[in-house]
Amino acid sequence: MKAIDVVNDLKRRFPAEPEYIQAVEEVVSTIEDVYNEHPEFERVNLIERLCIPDRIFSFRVSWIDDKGRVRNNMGYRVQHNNAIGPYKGGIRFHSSVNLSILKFLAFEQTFKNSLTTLAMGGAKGGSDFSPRGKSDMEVMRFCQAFVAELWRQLGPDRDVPAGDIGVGGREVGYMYGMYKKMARENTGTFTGKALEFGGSLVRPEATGYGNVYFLLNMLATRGIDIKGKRVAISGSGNVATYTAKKLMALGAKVISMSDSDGCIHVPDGLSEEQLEYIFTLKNLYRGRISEFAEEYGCEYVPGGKPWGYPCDIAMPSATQNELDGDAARALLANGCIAVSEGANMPSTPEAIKEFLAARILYAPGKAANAGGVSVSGLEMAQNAQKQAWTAEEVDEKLRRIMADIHAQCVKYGQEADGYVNYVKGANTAGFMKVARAMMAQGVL
Ligand code: NDP
Ligand code: 2IT
Repeated sequence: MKAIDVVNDLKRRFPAEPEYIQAVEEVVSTIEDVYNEHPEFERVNLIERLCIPDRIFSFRVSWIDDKGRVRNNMGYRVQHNNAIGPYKGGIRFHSSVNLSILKFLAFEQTFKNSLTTLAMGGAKGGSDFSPRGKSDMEVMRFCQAFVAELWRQLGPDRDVPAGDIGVGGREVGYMYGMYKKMARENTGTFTGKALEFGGSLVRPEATGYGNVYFLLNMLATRGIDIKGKRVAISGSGNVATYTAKKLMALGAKVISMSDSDGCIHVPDGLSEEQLEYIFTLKNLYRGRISEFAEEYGCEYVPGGKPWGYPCDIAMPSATQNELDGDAARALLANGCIAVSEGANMPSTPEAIKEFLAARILYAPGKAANAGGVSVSGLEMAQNAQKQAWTAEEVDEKLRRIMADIHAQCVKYGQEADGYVNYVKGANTAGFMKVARAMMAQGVL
């Protein structure tokens, strides 16, 4: 089947999965040329096998809340592709989670993990359980019930989960504890663990720091200095806060952050004390960004997004499809010169078109946010060696990996006039490695 026919066929077969189709369509449309240069791929229907997950586990998670009531949520794990290494990818706990979202994330993860230069296949899992408003004990009971069902499908060389939206160090700790009890082994199997039981230094920071390192590589292609640049960030969770921290350390100004209820605007840039306040508010107390606005008396827009403010750089770091065509046009009109995605698929197809047409620096999530899973890969390597590296060692490896991913994007994405199409570059580089591995291993 021709690549484009595969997409049309998937649309027919999975009409209720718009995010999955969106992710597949974006990748297939950019790799079509290189795919068609390899008739051997088509002979084994490689593209269809690469688009449809290897398998999906779907299960009920029953747990007991603090009032003694039995609650039921859905749990899923999408094992997308393991051609280049064990299944690897995060777990998302959010009320919006469904199969379309997890299939898009697992598909993206496969290409992202391929770009990292490490041996990891792609997977994603999660639940429509919302940690919002839940007590610590409720979160623990839910995590235990989730893993009691899933543990048999996991293992250090089989499938290694990690965090994502709604899943941080606390949730990974509870899930890993239950996994260890069921599997009777202690070999890692989750990444993002605490330092005391096999976690890696710099893993919490890795996605945000990695995104800034990728941005620095992009800016260097145009000789632009990060110092003094105004950056609009969405979200205020793990990725957003560490992105802000690294940017501020480099002399940039973070002029906005947001959460699912609204956004704040600080035209002169957040101070270190203010960022620390947001970190504590969101990560420790799971509060609202509006509380920051009340504390510091800054502008707060309920339901707002940070794309309408004058800025030089945008780093969407909350969720998928959070930056649409209108937002992209507003950013461009306000002088934005670079967009580097911390979230997975935050820009809609229309927004991406605008960025590419304006020929600004635009890095898709699968390249720019790959630092998180890269340090997860380094955590797996440390666990296998039963050793722990220093923060400097891990940070240095992270910088090198992000530079390498950037170089792969340039190699496959540079156009005749010199413009680097990072979407095409990331998709093609990620695809070619997985495709070669699949060809070598036969039809499975
Ligand atoms: P967190 O749960 O720590 O933070 C998520 C942030 O995004 C919160 O501020 C949250 O607001 C906001 N948010 C979540 N869902 C929505 C929504 N539907 N609409 C608006 N805002 C929303 O998650 P992470 O920081 O880990 O993840 C952020 C993004 O980065 C995700 O797209 C994730 O897939 C991606 N990513 C994460 C990696 C990691 O290592 N953690 C690695 C690579 C990518 P609120 O507080 O109101 O819920
Ligand atoms: O989207 C992602 O890359 C993650 N949530 C991190 C995955 C991982 O295995 O560290």
